[in-house]
Amino acid sequence: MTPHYKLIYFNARGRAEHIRFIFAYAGIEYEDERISREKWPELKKKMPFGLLPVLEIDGKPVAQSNAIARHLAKQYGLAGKTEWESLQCDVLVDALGDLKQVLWQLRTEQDPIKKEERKVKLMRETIPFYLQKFETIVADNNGYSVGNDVST
Ligand SMILES: N[C@@H](CCC(=O)N[C@@H](CS)C(=O)NCC(=O)O)C(=O)O
Repeated sequence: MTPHYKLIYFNARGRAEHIRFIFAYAGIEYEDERISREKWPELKKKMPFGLLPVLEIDGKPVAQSNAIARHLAKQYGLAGKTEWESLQCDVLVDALGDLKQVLWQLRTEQDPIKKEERKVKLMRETIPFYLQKFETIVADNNGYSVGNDVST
């Protein structure tokens, strides 16, 4: 039987959108609870690590966006067909995490000169580097990221 899922996050895509994509693709119903900034300080104290997203599975709270996504991907056949394919999925998730980290550093840089330098490096080097890698992987897999099927 499908568990009762409640996804708790802010009203944003952020670290929850890949989880929503999995639910949508797998056709699984879930509660999409979006927390307002006003309600967050009180709720924060009750969350497993004081951060969101949290997925409640039959009332049990689970933290960490990628752990949640990986669990759901396994449940709904989106985590690769073999251990090797699952490993390739994890590699891509972590590579995207590295890119997101660089984007975050740019977003939070306070010094205007350093910010501009980061922006130029990102546009000229980092993004083309990752896009080229991802394009090669997809081209080598006949249009899929991993194996010959949809995965997350
Ligand atoms: N590693 C965690 C990071 C979670 C995280 O940083 N969540 C942010 C929103 S994207 C948050 O809850 N911020 C509110 C706060 O720090 O109080 C994950 O991937 O779930």
